[in-house]
This record gives sequence, C-alpha cells and structure tokens, in this order.
Amino acid sequence: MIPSIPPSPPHRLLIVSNRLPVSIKRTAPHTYTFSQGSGGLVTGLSGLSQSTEFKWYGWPGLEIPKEEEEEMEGRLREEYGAVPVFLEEGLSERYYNGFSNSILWPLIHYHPGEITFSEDAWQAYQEANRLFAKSVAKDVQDGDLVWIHDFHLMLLPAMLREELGQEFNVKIGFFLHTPFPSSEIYRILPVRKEILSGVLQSDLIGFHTNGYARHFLSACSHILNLPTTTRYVTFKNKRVNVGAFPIGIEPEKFTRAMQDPKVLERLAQLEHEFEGRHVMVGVDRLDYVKALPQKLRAYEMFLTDHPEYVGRVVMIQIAIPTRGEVEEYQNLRLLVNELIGRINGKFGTIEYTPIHFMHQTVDFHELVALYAVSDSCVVASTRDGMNLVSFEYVACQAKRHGSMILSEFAGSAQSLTGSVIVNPWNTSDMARAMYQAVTMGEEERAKRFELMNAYVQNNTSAFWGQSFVKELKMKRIEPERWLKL
Ligand code: GDG
Repeated sequence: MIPSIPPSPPHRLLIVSNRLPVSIKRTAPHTYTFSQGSGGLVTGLSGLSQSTEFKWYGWPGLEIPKEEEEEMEGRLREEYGAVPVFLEEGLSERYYNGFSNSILWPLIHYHPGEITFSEDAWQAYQEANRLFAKSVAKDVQDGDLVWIHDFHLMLLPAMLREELGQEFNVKIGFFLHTPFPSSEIYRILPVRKEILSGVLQSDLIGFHTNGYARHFLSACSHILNLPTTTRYVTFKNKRVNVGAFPIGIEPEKFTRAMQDPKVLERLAQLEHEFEGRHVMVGVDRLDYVKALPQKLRAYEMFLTDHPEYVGRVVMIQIAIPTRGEVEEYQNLRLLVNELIGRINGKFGTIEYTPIHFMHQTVDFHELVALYAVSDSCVVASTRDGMNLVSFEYVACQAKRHGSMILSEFAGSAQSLTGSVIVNPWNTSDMARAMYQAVTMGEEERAKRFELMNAYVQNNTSAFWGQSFVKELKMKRIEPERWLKL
C-alpha cells in the first residue's frame, strides 16, 4: 500500500507595509476613531483578503503615547487583524518623509534632481526598518510566509533574517509597487548596494511589469556583480526569484456599487448637472509623478486649438492631498492652483467652469458616480508603477464606453490596449488625444472598451495576490521546474 502524504499545514501569511490599512484619529486621550484606509496597496490587497486570512503589520500613521500603545494594539488586532509598529514622531518623519518620500520616491520615478541625500534620513530609514523587523520577528512562526510591500521597507528582508537567524524556516516575499528605474538612474543612490542587499534576502521579488524586473536584475548585475538570468539572481549562493505580477482591482466592487441606490441617485444628479457636456475626469494623488501640470497645459492647448469645445467640455480633477510636509509637494500645489486659475479665468464664464478642482479625498460612492458620469478619463503620470485609477474607470464604463487617455509611462499602459496612449511630455500629443476622445464615435468607443474591460475583469487584485503567494509557497522547487509551472 502506498502511504498517503499527510497534507502540509496551511501557511500563515503576514503582510507588512509602511502604513496599516486603517486610518486612525486620536480625538482625546485614550479615544481613537478607526476607519478603513484607502490607496493603491489597500485596494490591491482587498481582493486577496476575500480568500486568504492574514495579519497586517504597519505604522499607525501617528505617534501614540506610550501608555496608550497596549490598548491601541489590542483593539487593532481584534477589530482589523492589524498589528501596529510604533514609531516615535521624529523617527517616522525622517524615515517616511526624509528618506522614503524625499530620496527613494523621486529617484525611483526618474526625478533625481529633487534628491538631497541626508545621512540622518538614511540612519532613520535603517532604524525604522529595524523596528519593523523586531515587531514582525516577535510573531513569526516556523513555516510562515511574510510578504513585505514597497520602497519604505527595502532593508526589512535582510533585517528580518538577522532577527530570526538565517536557518529559520520562513519564506519572504517582497513586492515593489513603484517602477524600478533603469540601473543608470538607480546607481545615483549613495546607498544603492545596501538597499539591493537588503531586498535580496527575499525568496521572491515581484514587480508590476517585466521592464521593472529587468531593470532590477540589471542593477544586481552591474552594481553588485551578481550572476543573473531573466528569472532569478544568485545572492550569497541562494537563488532569489524575480518576476512580474501585475496588480489589478476588484471589478465586482465597482459593478456592485453601480447598482447602489446612493450611487445611482448621485449619478442622476451629475448627469443632469453636466447634460450636453463632455466630462473628462482625473483622480490622482497630488504628486509630481502624476503630472497634473502637464495634463492642465494639454487641456489648455486643447481648448485653445478647438474653441468650438469651450463650454462643451469640462474637466473634473480630484487631487488627493499627499505628503504635504515635503517641499516639492507644496510647490506643486502652488503651480497647479496657478494653472487652474489661469485656465478657468481665460475660458470660464458665469455659466461655465472649464475645470472643477477638488483638493480632497472623496467617499467611495462619490468616486464611482464620478467615474460613471465621465466620458473620458485622463492619466498623465510621468512615471507610475501601475495606476489603479485607469482600471477603476474602465470598471464603471459598461454603459458609457468612455475613452481612456493614458500615459505610456504608467504600468497599466502595457495592459489597457484599448486606451489612447500619450506621451505626457508632449503637450500637443496629449491635447490631440483629448480631441480624439471628445470626437470618438460610439462604435470605436465600444471596441476599445471591450478590449480594456476584458483585461480588467480577468486580471483582478485577488488573482495578483494569489499568484504571488502561490509562487512564494513554491519557492523550494528547483528553478528549472518552477519556470514550467
Ligand atoms: C501606488 C503606485 C500602483 C484615491 N483617492 C481616493 C481613493 N483613491 C484610491 C483610488 C485607487 C488608489 O487610491 C490609488 O491608486 P493608484 O494606483 O492610482 O496610485 P498610488 O496611490 O500612487 O499607488 C501605483 C499602486 O500603488 C498599486 O500598486 O498602481 O503606481 O504609485 O484605488 O481609487 N479612493 C477613495 N477616495 C479617494 O478620494 N475612496
């Protein structure tokens, strides 16, 4: 008789990211309000949470007085399966704004001119990563999977192994939500070797596109002289798998919302408000990589070149406040306000406002109604790891078949083949694309929508999360076999 193989115990999954998926406000001593967080990572992992149970480690986003930490941790663990990593304010400021947002973020997005390297910020980045490592190491058990997210935590794979000991049986996955730049840009970073060596203590490293994975492998080869193939890099005699795992959204969440009476009522109001006008929507964090100035200049050129559309096209731009403490973001805000003032002043009338601008977050129902009422959507990012807004817009367009004007520098441009692809640095190219969207006939809109919708419906966030976790679990298999699976 062939002995049966005992089923392997289910793996526990620990997710680690800079922020917890919960927004926390302290209203008085010992009094906190919690609400669901938003943003790309939260959206991406919400699909996986339907099928896989996990614990989520992250910084609560504010300093918690020492005497309140235990109480807060208890509530978060119980109500959200979330575990806070406490960072005192000075440290979080230097690690988050100082190093992550002011050095890594611009470099990764090809803005090296905006970097001033600071030894102090680098120290803080190491210290914060160490606190994350200690916090996760306290809970890790034999056989666990740990999935670390994003550029804030690139030293964590190595530090976690140091805390646990190299022989500890844990699989570590790392996913970068941003692009990985060409090694010619990456090598500007004074601590390029330390960061690469930190992340290379993972078993599996994932990116949104093959291009980013290729850039990473080439940085490993050029900067650390490591042997690489197209699928893995050998680091300290261990193979580290590297691959593309394009993130998606949860399309049913939007389809369901489109049936919600609250959304339908709001949609009817907006349809009435903008009747007879082409609505062009944009939803971006107010970040220089999202290229709002480029988008606004193109819109200005479109209205200038096609005066027959003045009064017949409106742009609705939601700009989510972000990183307001960083100087570049403050300058960007001023520039955007100036451009909007100029365009509205030039083309507006008492009855017509060319740009409706909101520098605030909007609730989910409002967001869905806005996507649904719009005849086109513009994503102008000069660099964007993926861009989930482009997928969400498509998910709300089953009726209208709106056009997607999409920057070739967003990861999603490789998948949304039905979109109108633009180079955001080329103002007239983008202005022409706006004209094309405004004048596009229903037959072409429907054809393009079909292509985009097929992609969005099939490549969901649940699929993304499950594929990554599945490959992480398989890691011990010889790479030759792994490639065929
Ligand atoms: C990073 C990468 C990558 C935004 N404002 C509101 C709101 N949101 C939601 C959107 C969307 C998400 O936030 C934004 O995701 P994006 O992908 O567009 O951009 P980033 O925040 O820069 O995300 C990016 C992503 O990570 C995932 O890997 O695609 O390239 O930069 O889901 O809907 N949601 C609500 N109100 C808002 O005001 N409800």
